[in-house]
Amino acid sequence: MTLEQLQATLAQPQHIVITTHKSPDGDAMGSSLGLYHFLIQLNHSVTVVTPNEYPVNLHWLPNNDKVVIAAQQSEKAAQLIADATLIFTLDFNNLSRIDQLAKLVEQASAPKVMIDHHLEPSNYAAFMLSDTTASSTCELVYVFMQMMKHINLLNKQIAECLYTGILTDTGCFKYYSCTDRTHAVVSHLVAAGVKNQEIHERIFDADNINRKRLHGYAVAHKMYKMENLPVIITSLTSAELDEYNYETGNSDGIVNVGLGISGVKLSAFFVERDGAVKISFRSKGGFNVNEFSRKHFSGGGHANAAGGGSEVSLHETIKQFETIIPTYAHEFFE
Ligand SMILES: [Mn+2]
Repeated sequence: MTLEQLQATLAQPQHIVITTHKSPDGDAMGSSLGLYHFLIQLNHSVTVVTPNEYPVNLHWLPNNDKVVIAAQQSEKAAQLIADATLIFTLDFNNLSRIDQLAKLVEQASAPKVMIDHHLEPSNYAAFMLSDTTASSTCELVYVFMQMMKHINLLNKQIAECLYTGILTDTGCFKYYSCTDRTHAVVSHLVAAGVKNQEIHERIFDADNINRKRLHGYAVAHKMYKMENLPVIITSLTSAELDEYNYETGNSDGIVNVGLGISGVKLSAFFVERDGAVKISFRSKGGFNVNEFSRKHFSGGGHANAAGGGSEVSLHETIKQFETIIPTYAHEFFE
């Protein structure tokens, strides 16, 4: 599908489904709802479908109440995907990232449009806006509106959504991925009515006390530095999550605490959840956690932030990591 063909398609009313990766984050929900607010202005019928629930600090996003969560409304989600005439897939690039929706999206007759910034996109989309240098998918939704020659439709609702994803995916404008283009986009979003301090507070000052206590426990009792390596390991068992009344999102950000320690180049967080081990990696400098996780922990993501998983126990997974990581020692001391 060429750009012209996509423009022509969007010139006619369509039944559109926008979907995003499982356990959606600020960029996933911001880009999906931002695109939603754009497309409804072009007279399409649009529904955002997520595989599962997402953190409550994103529930203020405009029209959040219209999102269909497949884990709660599986039949409705399946029907929407089957009936769609166009499917947007946002903030992921491999259908395995949408879990139970993957089969439905794969089998759907509608052409797929990918808007994403992760490395190594797979090849399922008829039209791809894939830019691995972009700060966020939200930044690319802005670019997409420009490509469709409709940036004039940017309104306060779109701006709030896109600002949210840029904010969260750049670590509050900190990472190198936050470029001059990102700041130019943000300038336009603020001009369109974004109240920056308000959004910062809604996103970051929204902790519940269980989350604070879980973070405190993890840092005080479960975080350690590997001997002679600038590597921090933190882990939590499912029993520990239960003890702190775990809710989705409550362990997010623990991995960043490790990276905040002077001299640390790699922080790894292991958590036992839903009968499997989920891993988060964050690095500083040249150590590429996307490649590392792809090779050893069937994951991936970005050069300095990636996820992974493991089928063996939490204890075994950490042992594996501790065995593998010294073979990379030279990369930390360049
Ligand atoms: Mn993203």
